[in-house]
Amino acid sequence: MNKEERINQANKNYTAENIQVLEGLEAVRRRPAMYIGDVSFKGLHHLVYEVLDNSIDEALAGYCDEIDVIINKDGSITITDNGRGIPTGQHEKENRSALEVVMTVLHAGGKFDKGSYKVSGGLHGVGVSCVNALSANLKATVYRDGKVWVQEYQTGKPDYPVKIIGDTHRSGTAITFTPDDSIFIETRFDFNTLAARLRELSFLNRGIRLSITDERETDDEGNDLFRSFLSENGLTDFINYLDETREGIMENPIHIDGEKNGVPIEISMQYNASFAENVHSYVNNISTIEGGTHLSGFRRGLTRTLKNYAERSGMLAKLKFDINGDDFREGLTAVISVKVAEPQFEGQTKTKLGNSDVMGAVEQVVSDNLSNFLEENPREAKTIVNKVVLAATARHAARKARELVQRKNVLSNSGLPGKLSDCETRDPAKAEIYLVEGDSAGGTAKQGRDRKFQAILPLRGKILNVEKAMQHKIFENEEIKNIFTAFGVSIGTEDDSKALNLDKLRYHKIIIMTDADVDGSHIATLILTFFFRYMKELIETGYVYIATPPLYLIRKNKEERYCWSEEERQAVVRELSVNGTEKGLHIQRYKGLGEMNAEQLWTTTMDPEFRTLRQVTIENATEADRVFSMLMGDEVPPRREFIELNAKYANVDV
Ligand code: 0RA
Repeated sequence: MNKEERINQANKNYTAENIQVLEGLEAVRRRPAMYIGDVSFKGLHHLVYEVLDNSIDEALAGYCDEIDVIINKDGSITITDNGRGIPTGQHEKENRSALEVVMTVLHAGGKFDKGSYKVSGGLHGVGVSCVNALSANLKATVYRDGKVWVQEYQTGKPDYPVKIIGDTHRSGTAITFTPDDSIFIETRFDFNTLAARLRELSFLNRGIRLSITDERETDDEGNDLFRSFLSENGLTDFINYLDETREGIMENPIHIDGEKNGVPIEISMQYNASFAENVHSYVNNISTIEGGTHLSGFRRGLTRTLKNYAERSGMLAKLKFDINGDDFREGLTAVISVKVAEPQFEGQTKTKLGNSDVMGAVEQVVSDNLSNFLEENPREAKTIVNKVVLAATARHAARKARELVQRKNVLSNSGLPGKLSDCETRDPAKAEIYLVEGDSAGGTAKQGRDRKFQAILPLRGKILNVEKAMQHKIFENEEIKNIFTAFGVSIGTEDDSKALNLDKLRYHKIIIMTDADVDGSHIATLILTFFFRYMKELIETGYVYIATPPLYLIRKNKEERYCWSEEERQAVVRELSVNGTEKGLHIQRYKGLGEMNAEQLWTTTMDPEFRTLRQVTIENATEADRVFSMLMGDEVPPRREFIELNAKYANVDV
């Protein structure tokens, strides 16, 4: 046998020996959603997060301080770190390179590094082998022990055994992969989404430089898009970033760095002049949207410690009513990050921490550190307690206003707002409500709708900017009262908690329909801000949508064509025109919903058969929060800049 034949022979045997292993990865390819959540935008980006998790683990173990992501020209992606490099020695049991085992055996990564905070149950932590399984091709390059090692794969199957291709002085791992387009319905990586995650990771893991380059596109000067993040002060930097447009009432955020019962706990918090509670929690770098035991522990520790302090200092003596948990969190921005060895994730989206021992650990750490802080900083302690008393007073006033609203509603016939044109069905799962900008468009929608399942609630002009208003003003606002009563939900009737009771929600599709212009999108943003702050559960459950009315109607004789974008308009003009001119075509630009008649509005925007609804989701809760406070807050300059940079709702993916 010559050399080439020997290699061919080796490769053949090699594939035969590994059938067992390939079965494992086949399972991932057969049911990808089970491993990465979905096969669209979210799942696609999870592939990158999975590789990043491994690099971050190296950093947490103290071996890596630099991670680079490159979106390559061909749409593939490369993640490079300067860690130890995936081990390349012979794996005893498997009788092949450990690198190959890590890349081709499900969950093999975890075997090597006990004691680090790997994630199980959540969407991350499925192992790089899953990324390999779901990639059309992947190349792993390892810099280790003075050598450069490589192996390439197609749909998870190695092309050849691990080989050395050169010498090196560096150490680390580089993974390049192309997601398999026979599995993913979305294969284009989004620069902003990845950059936001890298920024978040840099705050959660201080001292690691995380960079991203997009080689597919260039900026106005012909440079690649590039962002680089490095946080020295971790969560404190995170708080200052989140509160960029808010005014803090303390000089610096309170920072807690502790450990209890083997649970590392890091917290940073600052009170600001706003009324929103803005608390974000993480477990092993994963955003726990639904909260869990770590968040409960934080709340208990905060309430208990502040209440004790306030009582002992006599500042509550004149208060005629009770203060409750919410009062301690009004205008609070906080980030809680814990590391849990074997996290149990629960809840609808598997983002709620279930480990019961974590609650006590966090409560104790918060309580110890916060007590110390209050004792050592009496001036700031007083500022905080004053704010809490103010919140309790305002809540009391808000409750009175709310009770008034609810009493009034009982008196009217149906208990529903007079402006609501309700639908016939009483089945929330089938019922839809359109929130329509303006009485006139509301009238058209009412004529055009299918009354069996579509309700219409017209909203007059701009609704209140909840970002700037106090709670009792919000509940006194006519439009907001109408929304609450039409939906059938109430907040805080019994225990004053802000949790929304969705059991009585009358519609499972809530559709915001505004003009397709700047004013319309401003109104949609106001409504979304209100939902985000006061009915977040609606967005989390996926009940909120945005209608998409067309921008143009092009007519040629009897033929009518609607267009939703400028590109579409040009394409239709090209198609219908005789020799490239617009002659003979009648092009109408819709400036508002009011320019359509009832039938047009139905066919283009409301008929479930033809309409497109954009579902509102919260991809990244911290980014969404920042966007809303920026769009709706007091400080105008960053808002203008933001709107110029991002015509759309950045991470509020609509
Ligand atoms: C298995 C074991 C060790 C590290 C890794 C995997 C590892 C995986 C990836 C993926 C991207 N970058 C990575 N860096 C490391 C432990 C290493 C050792 O014990 O030497």
